Amino acid sequence: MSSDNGNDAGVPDERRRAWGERYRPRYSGVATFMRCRLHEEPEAWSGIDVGIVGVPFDGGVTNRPGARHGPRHLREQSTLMGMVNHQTGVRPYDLAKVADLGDAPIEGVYRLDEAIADVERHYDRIAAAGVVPLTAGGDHSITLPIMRALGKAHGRPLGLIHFDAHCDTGPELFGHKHHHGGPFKVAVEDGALDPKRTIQIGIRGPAEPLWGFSYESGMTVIHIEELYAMGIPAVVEKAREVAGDGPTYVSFDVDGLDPVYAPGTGTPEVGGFTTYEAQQMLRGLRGLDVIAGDVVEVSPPFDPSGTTGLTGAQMMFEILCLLAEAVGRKKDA
Ligand SMILES: [Mn+2]
Repeated sequence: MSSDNGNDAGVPDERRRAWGERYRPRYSGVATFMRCRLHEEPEAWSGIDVGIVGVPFDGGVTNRPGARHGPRHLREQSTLMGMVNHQTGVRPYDLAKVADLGDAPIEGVYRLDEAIADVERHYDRIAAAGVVPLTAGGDHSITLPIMRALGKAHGRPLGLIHFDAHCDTGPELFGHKHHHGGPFKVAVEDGALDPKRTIQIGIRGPAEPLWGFSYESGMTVIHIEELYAMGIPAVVEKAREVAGDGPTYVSFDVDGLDPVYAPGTGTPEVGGFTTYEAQQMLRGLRGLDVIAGDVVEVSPPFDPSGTTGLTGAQMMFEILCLLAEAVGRKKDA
């Protein structure tokens, strides 16, 4: 990987080759996602395989706001991430050229429909450049416009592996369909998401009566008690079976985790899975055609310790490994 940022004059060649753009102390420089180079201008996107994108928007929350601050917080915490996945041995930066694409520009700060359209336009540009996006939210309403853009780009509805305490297939709320409790219902109605290739993992809590659409449309729902009854390997097997061979999106809402691990989120639900279990589930998805992913609902105002940001950054790294492997397979093919 080239090093052209001017910071590495005098660095021995072998170290430069080994560390690339990361050859400097972790605490120095501008905090970008995973310490990748920042390329905000679409003109600079050609040749980038995986682009990490911030979507600083939380206009769709039903209760406690704050996830709009997620991308900056995740950038800072992601500077702790390394270059290798110790369990799988995957080295994402050896398989794919990865960059920080900056944040999606949102003009419709005070207009929900317009903000959603802004996000979709941005991902249209990303898809047109042939870049595979990994997104840091933002609340979960942002996943809808991303899926719309990618559904168009792939020419078919996407599969979905969705980690969350909530199905997010709820009806309109206060007369509006664009809220963070409903993106996957709208995505199915828009033809961007295939409910038969959708699995929702970790579901729990008193919002259950809102999730009728998941069952009616044929989504596979794994409640948290089912997750523990089945065991993690069986959950992974089920997710692989449901997603199949087609293009699949991985969406990770940090409130799927127990609030012990991710207290910094708008709608926490106690009784969730652990960070270790999340890692085992994500690592179990290797080999699927994962074409995009996101980590959403990290809300820094509720995260004074930074734990949720660190956890969210680690889940982004796990998804990055899946994306880089998928990119690498397509390059080899
Ligand atoms: Mn959610």
